[in-house]
Amino acid sequence: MSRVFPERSVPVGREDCLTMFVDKARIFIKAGDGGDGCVSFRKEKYVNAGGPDGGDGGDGGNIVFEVDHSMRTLMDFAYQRRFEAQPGERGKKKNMRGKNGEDLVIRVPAGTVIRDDETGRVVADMREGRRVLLKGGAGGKGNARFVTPTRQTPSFATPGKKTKGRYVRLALLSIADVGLIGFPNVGKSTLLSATTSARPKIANYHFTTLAPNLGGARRHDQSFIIADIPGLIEGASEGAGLGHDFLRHVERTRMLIHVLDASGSEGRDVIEDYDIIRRELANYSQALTERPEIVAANKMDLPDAAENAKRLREYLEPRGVKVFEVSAQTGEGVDELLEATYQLLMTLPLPEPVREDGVVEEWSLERDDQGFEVYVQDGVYYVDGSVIKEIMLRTNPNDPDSMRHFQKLLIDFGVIKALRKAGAKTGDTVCLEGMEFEFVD
Ligand SMILES: Nc1nc2c(ncn2[C@@H]2O[C@H](COP(=O)(O)OP(=O)(O)OP(=O)(O)O)[C@@H](O)[C@H]2O)c(=O)[nH]1
Ligand SMILES: [Mg+2]
Repeated sequence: MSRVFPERSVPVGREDCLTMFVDKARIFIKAGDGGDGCVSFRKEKYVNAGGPDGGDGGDGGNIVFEVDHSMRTLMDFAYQRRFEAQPGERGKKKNMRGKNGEDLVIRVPAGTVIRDDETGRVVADMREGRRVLLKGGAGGKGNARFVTPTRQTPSFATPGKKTKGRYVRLALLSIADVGLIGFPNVGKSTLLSATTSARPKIANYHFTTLAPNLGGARRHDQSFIIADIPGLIEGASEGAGLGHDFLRHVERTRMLIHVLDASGSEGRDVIEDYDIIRRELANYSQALTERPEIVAANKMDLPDAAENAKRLREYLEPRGVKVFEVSAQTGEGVDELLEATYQLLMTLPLPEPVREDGVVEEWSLERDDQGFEVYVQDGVYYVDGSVIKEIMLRTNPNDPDSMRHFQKLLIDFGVIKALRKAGAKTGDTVCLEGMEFEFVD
């Protein structure tokens, strides 16, 4: 069983109805606490206290991240920022184990990179599928577990493992094969709608598109994703226009289609426009300028376009940049452009995923690497872990020799030191895997 967030996301193709494009979020996530073990004794006729029958606590729910290909933004995280999976239930009498907490599945768009807020480490690059990011706390053990030949009525149980929550940062890096770049109003969105199934808003003014739109194109039975990257103007690399925000989205594309208004309808020059956008890319990152690029001289249906396109070709072709003359509006030349895009794409490697730094210890391990852990509850110091289990198995509490050896093992394995560090003082109660002792330092 699991709960899912968000329950419903914005349908594909309706991104334009979003008032805000959210591609960053800081959220708090916490796996469920383990349920406490139960202390209980059977009630039997004529017997005051029957055998112990306290059940184990249930495990806490996990925090799971899952890619949802219908999501395009992190908008859902603008309103909800705390995510806690359900705790495990307490154990119950009659040896009944508490129910496990439900997992909480958090859906994110493909291309969401998750970083630990404190360390900045990349925890996951969510491209597809699901990942358990935080494991729920293990349930505690009920007193029925602690019966030994010499201890028939254990009056203790262990608490469930309490989890620590943490802040993570989500950043969306769109995964697109092709990025459409160019000045505002040159016809990027028109070209996206001419080549893909996307239906972005098109209008004759600057910054019609405020957030990258993605569309799926098909060619020779291969599909690829084209992203319309808006907001590039002179100074974008320093933050002008929509600035840096969207240059980030260009970063993970495999190739670029640089769209230019060949008609010069806004009184600018195609060659100048081309150079300005190239400069902005270079200022942002050298790697971007090395991305394979083809040029679309758009609005060829308008007067003056032929002359400008010719000059552009003479300027770019000697540098090895291919120029395609198109009219995104009438569809003229679009097919050839798409074919060239396909041909080029087939020669390009898939983008590298963002390198994951791996998770810090407490992310994945319930126990620390010493093989045990110490925690305090109601003034009692609990020590649990595989090492402790091993030690306890080899110890007979009724044999002084065995107990001396036991003390030595605790020192050798660093248990005493860890207890001291946790604040234990002589006289405090220490509970090792369910057995209580007085701490003597
Ligand atoms: N005549 C003609 N007009 C075009 C062509 N392509 C686009 N347009 C027009 O140019 C204007 C801008 O087109 P958009 O596709 O919205 O331009 P854009 O590059 O996405 O602009 P922003 O979203 O503002 O960055 C619209 O009025 C389009 O109808 C074309 O090939 N020929
Ligand atoms: Mg647009």
